[in-house]
Amino acid sequence: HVAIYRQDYRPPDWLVPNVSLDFELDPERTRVRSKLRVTRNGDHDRPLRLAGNGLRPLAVKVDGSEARWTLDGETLVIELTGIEATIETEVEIAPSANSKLMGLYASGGLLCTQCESEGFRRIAFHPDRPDVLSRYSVRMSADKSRFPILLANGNLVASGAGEGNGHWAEWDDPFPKPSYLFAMVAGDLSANRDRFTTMSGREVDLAIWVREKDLPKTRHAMESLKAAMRWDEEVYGREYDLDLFNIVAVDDFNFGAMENKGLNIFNSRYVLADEDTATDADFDNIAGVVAHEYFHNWSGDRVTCRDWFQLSLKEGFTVFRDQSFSGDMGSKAVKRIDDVRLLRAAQFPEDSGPLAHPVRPESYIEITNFYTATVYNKGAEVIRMMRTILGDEAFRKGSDLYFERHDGQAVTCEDFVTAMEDASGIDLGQFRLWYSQAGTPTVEARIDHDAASGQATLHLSQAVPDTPGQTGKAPMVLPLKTALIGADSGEALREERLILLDREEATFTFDGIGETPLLSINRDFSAPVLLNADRRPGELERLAEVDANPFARYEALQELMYRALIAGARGEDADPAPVIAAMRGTLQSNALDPAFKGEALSMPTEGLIGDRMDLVDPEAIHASRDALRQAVGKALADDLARAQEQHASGDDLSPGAKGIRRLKSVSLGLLAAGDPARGAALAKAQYDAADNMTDRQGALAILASLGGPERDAAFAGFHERYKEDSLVLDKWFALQAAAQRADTIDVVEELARHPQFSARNPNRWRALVSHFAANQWAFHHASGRGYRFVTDMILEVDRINPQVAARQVPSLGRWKRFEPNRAALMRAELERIAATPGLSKDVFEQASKSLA
Ligand code: BAL
Ligand code: ZN
Repeated sequence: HVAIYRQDYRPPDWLVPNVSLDFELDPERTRVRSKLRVTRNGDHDRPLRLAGNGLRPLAVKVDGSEARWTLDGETLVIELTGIEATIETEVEIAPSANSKLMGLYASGGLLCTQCESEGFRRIAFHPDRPDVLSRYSVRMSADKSRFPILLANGNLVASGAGEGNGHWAEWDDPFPKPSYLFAMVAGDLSANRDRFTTMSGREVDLAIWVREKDLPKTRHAMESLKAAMRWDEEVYGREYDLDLFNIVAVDDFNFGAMENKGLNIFNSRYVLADEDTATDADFDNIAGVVAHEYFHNWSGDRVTCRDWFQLSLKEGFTVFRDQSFSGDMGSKAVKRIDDVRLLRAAQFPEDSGPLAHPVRPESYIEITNFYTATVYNKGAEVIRMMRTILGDEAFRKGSDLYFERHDGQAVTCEDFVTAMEDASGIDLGQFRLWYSQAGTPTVEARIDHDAASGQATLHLSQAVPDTPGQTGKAPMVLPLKTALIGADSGEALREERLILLDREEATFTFDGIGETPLLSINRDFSAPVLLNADRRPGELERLAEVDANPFARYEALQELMYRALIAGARGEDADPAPVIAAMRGTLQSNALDPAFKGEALSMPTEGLIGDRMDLVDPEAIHASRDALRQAVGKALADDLARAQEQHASGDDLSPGAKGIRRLKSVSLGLLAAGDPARGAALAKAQYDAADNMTDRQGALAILASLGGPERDAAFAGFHERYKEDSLVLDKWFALQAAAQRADTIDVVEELARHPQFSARNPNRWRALVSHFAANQWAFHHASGRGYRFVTDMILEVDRINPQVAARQVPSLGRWKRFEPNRAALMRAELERIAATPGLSKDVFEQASKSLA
């Protein structure tokens, strides 16, 4: 398996201005005829090389005549003499045998495509690189009764009846696009149709295509789509550009969704929802993903990536855009807390482990391994920091310039930063290190106060850790939103100040500070760093009570929890009193809304606690967290019970109602920790009374970790009720895999033999395996059974769908962070993976790098 390096980029030898495709669709034997207009790019005599994967050329013609060709591995090589030519190739593919879900495949009676990153080469011979942009015209023909709906990118230009029971459709996409944005769907689908009038007054037909029975579950996705279209006009000045926008939901899908031009294809979990089957979090995720894919129309489709090293150009920016959208639709503060929690849970561990890579990677073996939290979520943080440094207005100018300058082009992260610089006049030279240096910077912060002179001095230092292949890093530009808050008055003593820490060490002074100041720093998580601020528990407690910045307030309370939890895990005396006092204050506050309270009272997960420790002992962490939850549950039982009693009607999806439900289940969890018998009774009552999935799942998640008859009855009832609904059944698997119980490993081994478990459906596989592997205490069972189970699952699914398999390897990859017995067991399983014959290159890359 060979690595590909960013520094080796060369422009394409041949361009392909036009692609015309003809599909005779059939699940077992689909005939694909491709006609490429190619033009020589520059003065060279290199042949045309067309990538293929699993394809056999049945015919190859150049300018209408049979041509000579060779295969170099799977690449079709054709010597051409002139500066342009028309290349025709013909292949036959079997969508129903395509279990990788890349290229053209079958899912639940549909035929659909997934081409990013390199799936197009599984459909037709093609350069299949993102810097080759073409105009596509597509003809599809199929059996009309099985595939009454035929969709592709762009506009429908003609359709008609074919021979026998056949029919056909022709689609044309006027916007040049790379092959990874090609899409096509055929199947028996029904549409939820709507219209959108753009800011310039153009009418756009919108359709969300699903099975007929699922139509009632598409309302939220449609509302989200229209809200996203309006938001992108108002906030970024971006208008939709085709007359048609189609979304299709499919059940078997590797990603969450895909931004194909004019024809987004979605994992059905990010389309289908009603209050009986979807939680508030599901509704929010649908809005976020629908917006994300829609926003790609500009940040991804109109302006795309030059090569796959630039993936964050579109993903980091588009994640940032969808985060901002969701914040604007609900609560900015709660959205920021959620996003930071995800960053810490998924990206920080990646950045401190064997697979750490910069936001713009330098090399890869398999590009699909780089659709990571670093490229997506840290990439979004990098864009967010640019906006913080430039200010909103200059950032918008920069984005306008970027879109104007590069419309229709395939460009680089460097082009984006340059546009921001040119529009703002701000030098981002050193800031670019965020694209090239991996690792989460650590910041030390301490404040001195001289009461006599009224001067406060902030001492800051930063360090960027070594990561694989990168040592001795330069200091980065860290934008730190900072405020000083009076310890007595609780008032901000100065306006918030944006500090740019761009050296290893620096001090900053604040004058006119009469009162003892409390340090509120990295407010809104303005820089994605690990912060060690010198603050005593009493100071954190006060900040958790008075800081006007909701994020900072949340952080102060979390920090108090971390300190108690880590001390407990180390076997030190862990006084829960400051945590309890701060949580009581939060619960009783009249100034805070329930959604914020729900977030603030959620304790860090065991995984997050482990990430803060030098060596992870899962048993000790579990015991410490349990003990603190128990102490809180007992001490705050009355306040928690009041919050748990609140009810918000299931059909009310307002932020206020969602907040009540969030706080309700968080409170239930803490109550159950303090008094399991009472918790079980309350959870059963909440489960039975629930008129929405949020309350139902919230109760079930708590019952899952408790023993007793309530648990078994609830899980049996849930299965009976939802066994035909695959998205809800995923929850049934996931909740059991996430249960905090000593026997969870037995349960998941059993569930893997359940008739409704399948390694062929990525959602179902991840519901069991990924949720289990994220359950630190259960996965890291001292016997090593958890590691063995996950390894067996990885090896099984690797034969079916390598992309899904490879994404699970990092859970074993952080073996160096664990106590020696577990580290050895984890390493042994990685070695077992690496030694498996016929391993995919996807898994090979992840396993070999994890062992290095
Ligand atoms: N481009 C792959 C799926 C997504 O990030 O939208
Ligand atoms: Zn994306």
